[in-house]
Amino acid sequence: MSKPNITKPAPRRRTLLFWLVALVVILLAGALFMRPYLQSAGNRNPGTVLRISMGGWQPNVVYAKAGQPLTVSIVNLDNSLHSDGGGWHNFVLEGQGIDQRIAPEQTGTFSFTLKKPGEYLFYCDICCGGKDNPFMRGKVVVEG
Ligand SMILES: [Cu+2]
Repeated sequence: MSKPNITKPAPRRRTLLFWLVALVVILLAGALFMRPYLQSAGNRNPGTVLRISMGGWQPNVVYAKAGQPLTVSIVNLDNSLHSDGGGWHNFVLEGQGIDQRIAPEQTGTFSFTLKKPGEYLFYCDICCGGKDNPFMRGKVVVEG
């Protein structure tokens, strides 16, 4: 009768252990990657606080009153390790001469006034295909 080998796990157990460790590493990496996208809005006035990440705008519709200034705070959830644009995003309001850049993990706050009711396209054109990427687009709905 041979002595059980306790110093070295059997090859089959080692394979199982390898896959368990690999699974944990993959799950952790996935959780880290998804973290910005899973954070809830958690504010009382969601229309004026926008979150931007590689996953897009949250929310992507903002409401304003014609002729009244709208103050927008943009929270950039991405960090500078992003290879696409270095984690920077911007808020371009088409046709209005507004292009606000927000540094990684920073918040930019600014105000603008739209005089005419209607829908105005905004987008980020620094990363991820910019304006052509539906996730990088949103709209300001101006009510009369
Ligand atoms: Cu962007």
